[in-house]
Amino acid sequence: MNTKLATLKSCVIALATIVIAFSCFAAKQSELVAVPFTDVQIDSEFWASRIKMNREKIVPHDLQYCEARINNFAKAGGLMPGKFEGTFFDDSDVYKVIEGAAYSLSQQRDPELEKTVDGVIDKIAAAQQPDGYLYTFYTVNKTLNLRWTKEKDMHETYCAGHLIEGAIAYYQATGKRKLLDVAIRVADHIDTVFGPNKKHDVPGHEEIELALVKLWRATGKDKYLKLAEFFIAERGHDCKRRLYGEYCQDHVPIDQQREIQGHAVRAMYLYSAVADIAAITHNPKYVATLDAIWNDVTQRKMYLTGGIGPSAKNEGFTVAYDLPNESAYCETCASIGMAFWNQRMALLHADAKYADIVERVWYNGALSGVSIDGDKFFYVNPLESAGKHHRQPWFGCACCPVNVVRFLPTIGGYLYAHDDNRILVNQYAASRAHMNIGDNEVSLKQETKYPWDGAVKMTVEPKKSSKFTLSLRIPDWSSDSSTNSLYYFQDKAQPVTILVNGKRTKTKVENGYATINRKWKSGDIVELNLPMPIRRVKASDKVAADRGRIALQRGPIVYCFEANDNDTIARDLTLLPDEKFNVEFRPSMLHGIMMLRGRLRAVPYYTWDNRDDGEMAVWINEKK
Ligand code: FUB
Ligand code: ZN
Repeated sequence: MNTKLATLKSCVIALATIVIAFSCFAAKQSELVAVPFTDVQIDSEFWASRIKMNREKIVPHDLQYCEARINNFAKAGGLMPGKFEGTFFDDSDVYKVIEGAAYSLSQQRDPELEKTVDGVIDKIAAAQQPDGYLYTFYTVNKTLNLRWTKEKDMHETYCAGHLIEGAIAYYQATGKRKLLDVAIRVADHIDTVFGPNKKHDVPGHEEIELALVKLWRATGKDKYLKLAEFFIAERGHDCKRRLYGEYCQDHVPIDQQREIQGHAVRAMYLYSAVADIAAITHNPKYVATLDAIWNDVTQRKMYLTGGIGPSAKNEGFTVAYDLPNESAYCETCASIGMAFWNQRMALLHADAKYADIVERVWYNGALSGVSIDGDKFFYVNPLESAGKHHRQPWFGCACCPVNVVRFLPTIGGYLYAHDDNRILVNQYAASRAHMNIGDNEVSLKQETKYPWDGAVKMTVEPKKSSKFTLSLRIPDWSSDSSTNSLYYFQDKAQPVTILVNGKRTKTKVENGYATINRKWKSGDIVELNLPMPIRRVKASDKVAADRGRIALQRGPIVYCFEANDNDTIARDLTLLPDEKFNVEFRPSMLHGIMMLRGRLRAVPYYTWDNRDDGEMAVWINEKK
């Protein structure tokens, strides 16, 4: 086929994809919605202390380290002289801190913090060009002639996406629209540049797609959803442009993608947006892609900690089962992205296996990204170390600290989802939540010492007695019927029990949820008991790095062995077949942990590198 004909064919296919998607768009929206974190009060000591730490330490810490980045806006707006400082996509860090600060403010107003953020917003607004364009790297460097010419590398849309997310969050938290208006002008400007009859290009680093869906939800304006859909449908079509390749998930069209490839954070942000669009349009081709990609990641390319992207070379994926431990890249942002994506998949499919992944990421691969004091961050999260990996207060490329700051305060939003006749309990954490089920108002109170103890008591309080289903996720670690073929337990699970108002109740487990359908009245109590024995984890034999090795997990927490607690080099430790451990809660150790003590000692993986330097290993030798 000659080049012109091939290009024309590609354009027609890309356009057809958008038309298919939008003919479904009118059908109906996703019915299952998450209860927003603003309607969930976290009582869990484990999470409440971290949300407080985020508000009191990480937000000011990140803001302080963003000073030069904030100055770039002032310079672009003519408010101060000087050269551009830092990296070309540094604007995004400022937007992400604003987003994190906004989520904190929506839980607890703080006039001082608001004043600081308002000052930053004034500088951002000053940097905006008359036509809406906003990207300080080109403005300060006086190279605005280059705008929109190097989308593969230059992160203009990436920064715009983070601006949009930050602006919506700040507006929702404070009611102040200045940043939202800036973001809308940026989005409107981008909409004049890209589209079916305009410039055909895709973001080199996905992010704006999911942000545009949020903007659509916030404003009700379809053009933002259409632009998001355009960017997604355009990917992989060499229509009037050269493809950017696998690194950017731009090698084949989305509906033909079946394997996860390339840069891990890019992939997570992209598939989050695809899941958003699929939930809105019910486009079966997108759902098929998402399902295939999800299987590929979780069954072949994910670490036990939920970390993804083994390679530093592309900050991303290699081949199936290539999961080296010491050189594992596992960027903190990629783990957080995994939570973003799996949360959306959970809403799309109402299947507990996605919330299982969210949980795995929360307590392991994402939480390890921040020190227990909230003052240092990991960029890479290996599962084994000779003692040279350490968290740092900041990075030249600081995407991870500013992803942590916007992730921690939203934990409450992952707990519950509902539609008109059911409530899904996706995560366990002491909390109180409010939601509308049909025309009824329902409050739920969850009491538990999770993640250290699997006893969960839920008090159901509907305003008026009514019939609906309460679906409780039965976590993958508490059963033997896990859908994950990459990791399995050597031992047998202990039985999970459920009592309703004190009576043992047999429930059906559907899609990983134990479902209780009844007429609920205020004060009904459900007690779920998820036994938490220490479990011995094996990886599929196809994972060469873990062959002959074993790891320990208790509840959702993956453990590791640190030199601080053991005499031998961590990876050389050997676990005996009948190795015995005592489980001890140590309130003053590492801010309160359940320690595993025996001949060997293990601590939660997320706490490693918070004491003296030394080796660490998750997978140790298995003595047969
Ligand atoms: O390129 C922006 C961010 O910087 C990526 O998401 C991270 O992987 C880091 O490369
Ligand atoms: Zn990062």
